[in-house]
Amino acid sequence: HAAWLPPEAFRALGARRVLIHGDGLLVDTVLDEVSRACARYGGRVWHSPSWDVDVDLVFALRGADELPSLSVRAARAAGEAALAETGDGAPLGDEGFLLARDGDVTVVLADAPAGLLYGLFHVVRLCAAAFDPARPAERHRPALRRRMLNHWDNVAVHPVMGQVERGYAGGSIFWQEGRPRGDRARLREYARLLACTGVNAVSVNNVNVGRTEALLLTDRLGDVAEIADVLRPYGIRVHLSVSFAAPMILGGLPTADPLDDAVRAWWAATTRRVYERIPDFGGYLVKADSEGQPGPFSYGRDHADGANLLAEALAPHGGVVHWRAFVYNHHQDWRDRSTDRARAAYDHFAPLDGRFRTNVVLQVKYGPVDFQTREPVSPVLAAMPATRLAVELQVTQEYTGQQRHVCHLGPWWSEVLRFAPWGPGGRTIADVVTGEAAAGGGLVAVANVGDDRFWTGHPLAQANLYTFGRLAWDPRRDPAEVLDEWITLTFPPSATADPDLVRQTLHEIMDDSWRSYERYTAPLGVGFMVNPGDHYGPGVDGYEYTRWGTYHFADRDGVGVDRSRASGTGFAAQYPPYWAKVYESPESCPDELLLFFHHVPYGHVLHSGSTVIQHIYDTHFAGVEEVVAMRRRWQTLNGMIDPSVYERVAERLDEQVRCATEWRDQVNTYFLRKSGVPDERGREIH
Ligand code: BDP
Repeated sequence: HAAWLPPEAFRALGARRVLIHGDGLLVDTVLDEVSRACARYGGRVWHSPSWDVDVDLVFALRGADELPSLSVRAARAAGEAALAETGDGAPLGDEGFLLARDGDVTVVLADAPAGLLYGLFHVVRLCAAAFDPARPAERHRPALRRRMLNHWDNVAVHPVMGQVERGYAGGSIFWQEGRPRGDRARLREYARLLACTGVNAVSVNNVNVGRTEALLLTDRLGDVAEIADVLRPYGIRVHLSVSFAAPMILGGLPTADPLDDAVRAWWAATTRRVYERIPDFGGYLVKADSEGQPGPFSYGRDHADGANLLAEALAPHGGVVHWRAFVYNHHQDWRDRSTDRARAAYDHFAPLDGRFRTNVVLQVKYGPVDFQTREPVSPVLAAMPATRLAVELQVTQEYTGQQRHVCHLGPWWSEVLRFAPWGPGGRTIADVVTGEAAAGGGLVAVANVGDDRFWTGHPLAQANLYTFGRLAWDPRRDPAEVLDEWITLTFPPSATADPDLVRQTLHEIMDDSWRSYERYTAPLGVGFMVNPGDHYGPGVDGYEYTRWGTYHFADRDGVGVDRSRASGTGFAAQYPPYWAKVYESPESCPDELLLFFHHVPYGHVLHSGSTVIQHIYDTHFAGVEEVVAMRRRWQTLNGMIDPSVYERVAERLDEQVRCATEWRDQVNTYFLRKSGVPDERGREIH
């Protein structure tokens, strides 16, 4: 329902004469897609015909033999000429493609089958524009080599976390009550949606690896192979989350010490068996020494020792290990500066720069704490020039409304990717994850999909998944333009009554929805005023007196966390000099992060001219008004789109209005009581 790529999205491909030239599993996928479009809209498709045909659209692998067809020869030659003219002679690579026109013919050329598949989706997105005679040639290749989703899916239902940890879209798309789901067609559909965005890797089980899940590496490898078989035709490789203690749990060894020879041999043999079964297996994902997961610290080893152990086992097969930098002591309290949770990733990992093998990707959450609506960008990303770094985003909306709230995250991710940690004008986070010669670690996100009929619970949350994939393909893209692409693909003109109105209304609802969410929840970057446990809705002091290291320190005089070097935890000094200086002082710190870095009095005047307390009141009132306006706008679409989509969103907007109001009232009342400062505009706070 409402997922992008409905049959209508292919209308421009129909009624065309399409020739596909080349062989391979992914070429067959292109053939299958085009055949379906032609079956629906008329048109014909040929696969490497040995006779002369007249065509409108050609998909050709560059290495494939010449065909007798003259028009195809001409199209290929035109493509080659365009290839020579565009770019700087750089190769198209394993996944790139060229789109060009030759008279009346549109031609897509690629060096490898995946390029043709991505080229096909590009043509679908362009729709009629792909057949515009005046369209100049264009070449595309992904900026990032690995564009990966992590599913926090449990194979067996977890007593607290359920089937999908932090999942808000029903059950798992892969697993059901301890077994692989029978529904292969649904999985194939999922692969197709992901391929259209450019995602090319998926991990299929939770990073918190339970006993049943650990077995996927050995006894239940067949289940993983089955999934890999369904995803492969769409160019998606499977990865597995593994337990660092696997040699003990599964191998019966007395230790999992990374420097122990028997442990190394166990990983080597186990990994070899994985590749015998799944030759294109992607690699391992590891959460170690964090929130109860086992890791190298138990043996007095560090995380380079731990990651290199698995990397060594994967290297002969071309696999990678994604090692998460989410390591902190979750039994901490706020005793002295060294216990600031924000500091932990840098303190653990920055000293290890240069020690990781080349097939280790260090996977770093975008912020130093934990997927909050607003955090500074993690300083680890600027501290490890000799390590392959990936940024981890959270598409599943754990802290951003749990797919009950509209919260379009594209603008936030784009801010993260455009952040220049060495100062304005310098290299960006997008550059870091791209790496030199594309050896960066790429972009990873925790997925938001389940077996829900709308895939993501909230139909509009599909846009977050789509946007993630497109930004992973090209992190420099404008998120508003990506959203526009999603809207066009999802609600193609032929499927809606008034496409322009639908487009405009969706932009009005979604473009600024992340900022609206920010306005009615925890203020000025302080984070974590959520209900403990499920993390939904306000819990103003929910984490204030617990062990998790996530505090706001509100008292009668002020609020915020002093992370300055001069008087606080020193976290600000983990940044390169430009930002270390900006963040160090409340005078230069950007408003939206003020309470992340500083404890200030309620009367502190922001750059905006407002005081902190008045800002809290104003933004909370504004945020709720914006949500009410979203609901009103959505109502204007009634009757114009699929009624089931309309109803589901309408229902969720009611809940969003309710929940945003609750946030507003609790946060405003809390700060009114703490500070005793009334709202200067005299609004009622209760
Ligand atoms: C936290 C989630 C928790 C995850 C953890 C992680 O609340 O469920 O296990 O992140 O990233 O935000 O491993």
